[in-house]
Amino acid sequence: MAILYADDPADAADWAKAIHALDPALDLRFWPDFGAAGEIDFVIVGSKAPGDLRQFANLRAIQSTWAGVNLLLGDVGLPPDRPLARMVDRGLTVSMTEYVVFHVLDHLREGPRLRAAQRAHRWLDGPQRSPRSLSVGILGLGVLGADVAAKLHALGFPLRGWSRSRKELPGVTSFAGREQLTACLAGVELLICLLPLTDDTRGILDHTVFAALAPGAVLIHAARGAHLVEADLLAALEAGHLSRAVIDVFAPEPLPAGHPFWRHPAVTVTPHVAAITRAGTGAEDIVANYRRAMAGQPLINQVDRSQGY
Ligand code: NDP
Ligand code: OXD
Repeated sequence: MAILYADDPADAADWAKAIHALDPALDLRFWPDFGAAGEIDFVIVGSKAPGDLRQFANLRAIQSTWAGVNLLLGDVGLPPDRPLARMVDRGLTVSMTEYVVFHVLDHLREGPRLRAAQRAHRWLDGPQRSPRSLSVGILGLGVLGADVAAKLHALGFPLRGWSRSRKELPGVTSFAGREQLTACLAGVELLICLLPLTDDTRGILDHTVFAALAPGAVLIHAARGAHLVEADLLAALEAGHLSRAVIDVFAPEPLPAGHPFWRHPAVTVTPHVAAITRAGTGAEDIVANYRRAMAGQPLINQVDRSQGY
């Protein structure tokens, strides 16, 4: 009985340390030197598998160290009949909330204007906005969206959130389903995207969504590159209907040299660093899921393949 680590080799030592701290007896092997394929019961992968996982005939389950499993689900080497769990890691959740709250507060406190004024040696004072006056919309109210909502609510921002099913979250006006998307966006000045990438959400950040926002709105996009119709964003910025975009995720990654986002004055590019899984906290669910898989129990954070997340 063995666990195969088939994620980034650069992180293998950290994961081994964290997993063995929880259970030193676990037989942990490392791609590609895994020994007999028939001995592998459980595979740990990243955003995609390094090879064909169908060779592991006795595989009980697959665990991703990534929260988003869109690339994995598109991988032909992923056994279609084995349970797949995605990562929910409190370390990752906290970092995503830090990333989003940082950019929301930067917008509230006029960071871009003040930095531009300093570059021009201009003393720019003026009134301050209250969080209560800035309507924030969150697309995706799952693990990450709900944590962001809780922290922004504590700071006083009025929140509107959109998900597949309706939510009861403090301070959040909840909207559900495609038919309520436009209503959710009404009056929103700052839109945060934390959706999984599925057939239903691909290309969702398009001209219709931008047109439904308040004039001058800001986009913070930390979900997946393929949610965004780039030409529609550039047109909305050009028209002044959106004033700024903070983007962490791109299709493809890395963002190609020469891409217009790199030099656009109203676009902040970050290189898919909003949040990463930390072995120290992520290992807990991995070991729990290994035990569950061996006991034939459903996994924690098991992906619903029919929904794509
Ligand atoms: P969850 O699965 O917990 O939440 C997903 C949310 O999106 C849920 O609220 C879900 O609704 C909603 N949703 C899914 N499909 C639809 C739809 N068709 N219409 C409306 N709402 C929908 O995911 P997480 O919060 O853990 O992560 C979200 C995404 O963030 C990941 O999939 C990944 O792509 C991205 N990510 C990016 C990182 C980065 O560093 N940039 C790091 C980690 C994640 P419901 O609640 O009703 O199911
Ligand atoms: C993830 C990510 O999904 O880093 O974990 O984007």
